[in-house]
Amino acid sequence: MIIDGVVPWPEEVADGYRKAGCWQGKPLGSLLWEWAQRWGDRVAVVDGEHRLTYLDLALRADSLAERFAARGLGHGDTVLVQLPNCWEFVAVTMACFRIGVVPVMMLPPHREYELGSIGTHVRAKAIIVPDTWKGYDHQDLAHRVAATLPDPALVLVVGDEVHGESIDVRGLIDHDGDPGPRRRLLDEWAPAGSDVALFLLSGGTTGVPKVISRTHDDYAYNIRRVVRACDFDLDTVYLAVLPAGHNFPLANPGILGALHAGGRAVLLPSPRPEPVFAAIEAERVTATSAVPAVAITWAEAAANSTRDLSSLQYVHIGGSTLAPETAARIGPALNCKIQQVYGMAEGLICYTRTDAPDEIAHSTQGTPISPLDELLVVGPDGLAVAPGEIGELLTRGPYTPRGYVGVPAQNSVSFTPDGWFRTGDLVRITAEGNVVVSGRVKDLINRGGEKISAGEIETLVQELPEVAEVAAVPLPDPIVGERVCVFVSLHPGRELTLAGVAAALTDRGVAAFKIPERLEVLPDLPHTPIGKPDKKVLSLLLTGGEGPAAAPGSP
Ligand code: J2J
Repeated sequence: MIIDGVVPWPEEVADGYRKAGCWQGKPLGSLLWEWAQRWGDRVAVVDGEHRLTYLDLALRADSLAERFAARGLGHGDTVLVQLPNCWEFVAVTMACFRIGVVPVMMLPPHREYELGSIGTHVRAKAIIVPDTWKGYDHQDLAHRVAATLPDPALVLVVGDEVHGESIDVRGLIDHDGDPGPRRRLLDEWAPAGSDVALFLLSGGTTGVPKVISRTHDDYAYNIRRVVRACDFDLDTVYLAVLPAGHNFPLANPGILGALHAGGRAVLLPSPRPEPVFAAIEAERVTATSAVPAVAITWAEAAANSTRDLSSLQYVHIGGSTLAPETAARIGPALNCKIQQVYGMAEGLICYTRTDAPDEIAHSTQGTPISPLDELLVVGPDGLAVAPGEIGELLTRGPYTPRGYVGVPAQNSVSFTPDGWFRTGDLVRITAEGNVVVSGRVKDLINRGGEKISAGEIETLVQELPEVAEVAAVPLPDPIVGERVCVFVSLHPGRELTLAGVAAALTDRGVAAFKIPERLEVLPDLPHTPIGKPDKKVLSLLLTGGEGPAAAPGSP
């Protein structure tokens, strides 16, 4: 089944990945029953009081899948999934995989602006939300968004307060009776391995939504390889605290990796140290993942905690730069080993391995998880730099798609004609083959691992009537690494405050983590010779000339 705007791998490349055994032609939904057959009564998913065995999960996902289909959802239909970390997230995701419905992984802080623009771009047929989350009414949000989408969209709700016009997700999970006939029917409806399994959101855009399509074949391969890189096995108890819709906690190895290894995924909706430590103690967690800003809060809090963290073997840290000195502190503070990961929803994943010596685990981001990952480091001229030199990383491989969905103009910028993805990251590769990320050329702000497109913020701020010109730049921050700062020049006689900008963007329905946290009003912005705002000069104004943003936790 081909979805409009999805860019396939060239046929001969795809054939090569099939012949090499990377792509096995198996939809991710079929894994549910493979797992259930092998490990049926072992606990698969823990969410507070809820403990689901592999069999429970398979039965519930099948039940959901059948009910989704009964409401008209089928192969290639897209569904915005905006759920916190809860067991229903796993059941919904697996149910979608089962029948070829494509979940679009939104994040809980997203609001009208993100849900509306992505939902329109992918022509969403349904929106799945919690009733309320952190005091916000997502059910109401989903109905408001649904009314603006190009196609009629169902609103499905997880929670206790489901209104009449919404569909109660828990009500669809009724697996009484003989599951056999349902399972056979769903097997017949299963998508192909080469079909799109899910859409992930890219961390940073020039204004157009960048949606990443991942196939069943490529995602399954990614999961198998990263499970190996992290030594996940039957004894793994993985704690998911980052938002589950992110590629990192979802599948690298994350929740799906833990399930694939026959281990257990514990879902927690918050990365705050106390609930995290309590969950590690209660569930005997062996591995978890965090962005640097979060890992630092854990390392600091551990000294004063009486919780028993002795089960914890590995913390996977990635998503933004981690200073080597900080990396060296985190392991001893939590009494575990750290594995650094440099990854992206666009595909490529690099990990330091479980047996890496400390100097590698602390100062590099490891090696690619697949021998078929291709890495090329190029200079500004587009040519390969000398070994060990810094340049922009280009990559191709069996789980790195060849284009974003439905944005051909953007794709001609983000991908080379021969299919390399331009990561926008500056890296060097050490003599041993480890990747070290040293900066970036792409125009985004990395706020504690959440990527915010400078272009998107500029487009929104430019719409304010006071604003003549705007540039968004990262404001170095010791805690989250970077925050959004906007420089503006104003029309004559106009005034603008930070609170005014925040209120205007919040009114537009922009997610709170993207709202600028500093405003600088200048009579005129400095410009480059071709007339664009000169962001290098603006960044220097912020740092007092001390160069680029400091890594979180760096001295
Ligand atoms: C510096 N920058 C990093 C690192 C990612 C695993 C881990 C992370 C992501 C992720 C992911 C970095 N040091 N260790 O999807 O599965 C920055 C780079 C990269 C961008 C990708 C996973 N690890 N980054 O962060 O799609 O700039 O994925 O290109 O959100 O994060 O962002 P995202």
